[in-house]
Amino acid sequence: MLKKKDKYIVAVVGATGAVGKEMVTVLEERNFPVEKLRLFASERSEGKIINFHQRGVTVEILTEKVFDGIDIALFSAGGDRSLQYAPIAAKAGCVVIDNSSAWRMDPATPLVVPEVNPQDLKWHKGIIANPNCSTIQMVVALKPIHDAAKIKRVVVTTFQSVSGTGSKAMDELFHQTADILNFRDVKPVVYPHQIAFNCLPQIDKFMDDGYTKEEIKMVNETKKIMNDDSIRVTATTVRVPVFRAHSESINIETEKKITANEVRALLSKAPGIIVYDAPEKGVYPLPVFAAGKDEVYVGRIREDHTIDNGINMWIAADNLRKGAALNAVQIAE
Ligand code: 25A
Ligand code: L14
Repeated sequence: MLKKKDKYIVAVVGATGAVGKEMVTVLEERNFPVEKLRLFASERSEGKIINFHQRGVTVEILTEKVFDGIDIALFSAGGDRSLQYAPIAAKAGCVVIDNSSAWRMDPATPLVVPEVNPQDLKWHKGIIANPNCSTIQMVVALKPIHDAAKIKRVVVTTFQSVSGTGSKAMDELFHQTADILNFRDVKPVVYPHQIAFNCLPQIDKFMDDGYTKEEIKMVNETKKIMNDDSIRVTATTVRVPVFRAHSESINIETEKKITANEVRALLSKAPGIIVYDAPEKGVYPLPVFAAGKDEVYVGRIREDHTIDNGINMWIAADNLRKGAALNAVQIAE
């Protein structure tokens, strides 16, 4: 367990990645009490300099020996690095907040969204898992509805931006777009097909039953975060040619009747949510607007007339912030 201090020695592992960079930014913006910041990545990034509070911090190579004296480590360097290094860091007395999928479903590791299940932070043993980006933004919006009307089933379709895959995928969308506008051929590298001017109904690998790993993560992680195995979730995850912020179409069936107005009122006072729902004025959540923001935007709230107790809504949130770096820093706070 970490002792309470005025300031902490904080590390970011995977500091040069899309999420790692955002972690440094969020630590700075929120004025997290950092005594010293240490940045780690692979040997490719050794010696790079990243600014933190107007000072350059040099990126170091990650090894098994670096964790002595570090209080809190935010990991976002991929699942394999987390599997290898998180237990070593925890053993050295460091609290790891891990953004990969490596530890999320481990029964001994809490999986936390501070607006939803802060109580689960109490039982950590050195590693705390940060959920999948699509799951985080969905459970922030589901939790107040679940508390009020008990959710039985969720049907979700995601519209996920390329930044979720990392910096190389953002480059791929940028270059493919330019190539197509200049009548050049495109060669997909990061994604299995052309992503510019297209939608790909595949995120991560396919499992035997035809679902993708991303879809399975949304099902399992939602139950764990909400501490409720009875919620049935079915997901279709789609990659869209958007740089930043994921959107989701969510259909909810509840045990108790809840009206669209009641949902609007509930979500308006819920933490981490902004209701953005005035369709007659063209007001609804958009990924380009949610990008760079901290909150989950919720709109298009309406009753599903095909079932007794149903709600439809559309949400958008920044996948690198609430979906990753911000949620991790909120856990640290
Ligand atoms: O297993 P998971 O959980 O599914 O996670 C897989 C990947 O998903 C991203 C993250 O990619 C991660 O690597 N990710 C995880 N959770 C996410 C979430 N919630 C998420 N994305 C969104 N939302 P990323 O690209 O954002 O970050 C990668 C970081 O990891 C560092 N890293 C890689 N291997 C490492 C390592 N750090 C320490 N030890 C290792 N062995 C990586 O640093 C980056 O910080 P880097 O130095 O490897 O990369 C710096 C520059 O090099 C480029 N690059 C990356 N790979 C290659 C490469 N260049 C050439 N060849 C390569 N193979 C990068 O573009 C970067 O500019
Ligand atoms: O489980 O959009 O954190 O490709 C990392 C990659 C979430 C999706 C995770 C993507 C995933 C993300």
